[in-house]
Amino acid sequence: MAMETIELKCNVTLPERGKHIAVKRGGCCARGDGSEGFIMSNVATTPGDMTERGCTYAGCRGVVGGPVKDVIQMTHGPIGCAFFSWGYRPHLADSDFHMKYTFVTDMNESNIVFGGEKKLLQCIIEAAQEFPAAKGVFVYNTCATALIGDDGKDVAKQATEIIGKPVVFFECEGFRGVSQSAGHHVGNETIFKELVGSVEPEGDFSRAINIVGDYNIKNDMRTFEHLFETLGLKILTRFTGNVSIEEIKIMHKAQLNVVHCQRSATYIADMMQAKYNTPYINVTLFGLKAMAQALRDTAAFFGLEAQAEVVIERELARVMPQIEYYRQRLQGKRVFIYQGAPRAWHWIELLRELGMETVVAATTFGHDDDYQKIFSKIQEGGLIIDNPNVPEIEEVLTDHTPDLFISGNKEKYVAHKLGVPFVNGHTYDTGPYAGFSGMVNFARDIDKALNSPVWRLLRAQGRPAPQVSSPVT
Ligand code: CFM
Repeated sequence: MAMETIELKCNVTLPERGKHIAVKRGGCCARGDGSEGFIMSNVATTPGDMTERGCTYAGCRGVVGGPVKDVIQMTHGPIGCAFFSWGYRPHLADSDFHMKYTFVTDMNESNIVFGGEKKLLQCIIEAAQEFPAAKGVFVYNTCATALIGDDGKDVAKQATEIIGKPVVFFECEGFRGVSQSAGHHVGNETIFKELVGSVEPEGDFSRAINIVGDYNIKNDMRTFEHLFETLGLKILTRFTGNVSIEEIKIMHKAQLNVVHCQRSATYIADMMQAKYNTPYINVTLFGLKAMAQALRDTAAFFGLEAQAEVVIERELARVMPQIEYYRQRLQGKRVFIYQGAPRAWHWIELLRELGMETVVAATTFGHDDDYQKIFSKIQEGGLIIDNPNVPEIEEVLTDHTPDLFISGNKEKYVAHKLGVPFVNGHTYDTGPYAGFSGMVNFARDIDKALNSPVWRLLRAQGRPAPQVSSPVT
């Protein structure tokens, strides 16, 4: 049933939000406030709007740079910036270095008054001495150090000579962009300019690919890496899940970039195409059909189509009985997905494979291309929200009565308090969710959330409970 009411009640005092809320109607975008145009995205949040967005620093340090496993990750700024970007995103590596340590220049009041450059240089030298196994230092700028005008780039140059290892400075001060998305861009550009192609290795790279835009959240990569390798391909560099700095330096030797997160990592694929003529393909590594397509498209590039079909057939035969079991249990459920950006569209098809429909899709920092993909995939009448604020999320959970909410830790307890089953799509409570076997884990976790006995107890106590597919008006 089409949703007729798209003005959210909570936005009466915030009319600017109307352009960020839309419904798919007649295959097109109908804006919440009735104005003309596509859903508005990637613009500054209206002051006073209780956004959930992160900052540029978060996108650079937490998402793109942070997973590089053998470098010292140093925040140039106040200690809070370092603490709150440490360990929250489970981009696992085969070393626990980053789980154990985070590094910060700990800018205090006198540093802000007199400048932090000397302190930064001293911190880099000290950290490099304490951790001689580290292969370099990534330094991330913050609002405080940018505002006082510290020349971190120059310090990084001096430090590189002193410690004899690459020191890379990221100009990712929090206020630089409208969301963490700008930090992805800074991270891509800096890594590309400073590291990619800085080494020219010998060897046979004729079957080498890079997996671009996967960050190994709870070991997602384990679900699909071996499948590409079974085709006879070599994964040279992972950008940036479980990757070493040496692997980044030789990334340009690959024949093909396979791009999964097309929000955070298309930048580097584009830059490599321009400079090294490295082609890239966009793939989705979530869901059975998409994962099969990713293998097919990658294999086709190398003329390995027959091998791909063998792998796909084997994997589908392995997981289909379990998927079928869950599909029976999940059939007909209506879902609200709220993710950073790509996962909102990646998962519409995946949920469909499990018999579920996405009725609301929202992203924190999606751009036009993300929303184009959401519009093309979501069903008619689907509600789409850009950068939703907390009251909007609560209103959607209450009034649009989704059976399931897929989102992150920030929203988990709101959902539970409102009696809506919840699955953590960002950091996964269990996972991994990628690839064929990850899809089984995903289905299992959705089933556990939806069919937990706790909802019956809540209902017995007269508390709110998930509604069963009541039509949305
Ligand atoms: Fe790409 Fe990501 Fe995402 Fe992202 Fe993220 Fe994430 Fe995400 Mo959380 S890189 S855009 S900034 S797929 S951390 S692994 S789950 S918001 S939709």
